[in-house]
Amino acid sequence: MNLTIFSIFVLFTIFMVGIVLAVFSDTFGVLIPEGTSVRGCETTDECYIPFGVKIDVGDEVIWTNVDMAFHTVTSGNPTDGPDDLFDSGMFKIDEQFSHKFEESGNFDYFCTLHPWMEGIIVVQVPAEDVSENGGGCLIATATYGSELAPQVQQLRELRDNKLLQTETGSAFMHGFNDFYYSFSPGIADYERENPYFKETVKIAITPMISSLSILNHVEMETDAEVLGYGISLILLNFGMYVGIPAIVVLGIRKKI
Ligand SMILES: [Cu+2]
Repeated sequence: MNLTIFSIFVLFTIFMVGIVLAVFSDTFGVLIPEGTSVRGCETTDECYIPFGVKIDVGDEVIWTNVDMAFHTVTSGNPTDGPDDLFDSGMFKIDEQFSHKFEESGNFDYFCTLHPWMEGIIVVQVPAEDVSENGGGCLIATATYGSELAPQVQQLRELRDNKLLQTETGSAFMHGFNDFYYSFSPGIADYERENPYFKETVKIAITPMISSLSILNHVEMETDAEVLGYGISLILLNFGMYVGIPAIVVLGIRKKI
């Protein structure tokens, strides 16, 4: 029995860590469409689609060649040549090339075989205030794709209007952020190797985000109320993510 409880605890921990995996990077796709090996695509900036991609530092761009011809993705421009920041070399139909951008700036690139093919990646520093004040918002932003997503707005409201209004809530946010940023960068690297992971995380965290929305509709003015609702929600989530699966597993085992 002790072993079972320990296993459940380990699984729950893995799950929580998994959520954090979704935080730090996004992946963006660029297509090399058919027919780009002859001139013409440059007139409408459609040699790489999209021509320009705006990303945050740490994000990854994946180029996919869907043309019949070989192409390259080479940093620099046709006039001055490659600048050696990244270079795919020649890659053929259905092959991919990816590059992770670790510094901010505007990065031009082109195809060395077809110098009319050009594109640009604009790499921005993520807004600092988001990461300092809202771990929850960061997770949700990465998972739901935009800071304007309703789930993200909901978390931001909860943080600003409820949690940061009381001492217990503020203390919780500080502790949470310290914990959160102490181990996430290493895990983020692992996530970049698993492109399907984000969708899994989305499915996994949606019940939790939904349960947090309860807090937007209750009065939380005193520290005792924050504590009470906080603990209730943790128990509710533990029940949803650990209790229900555990009951199901135990039920199956009884039948066997
Ligand atoms: Cu090309």
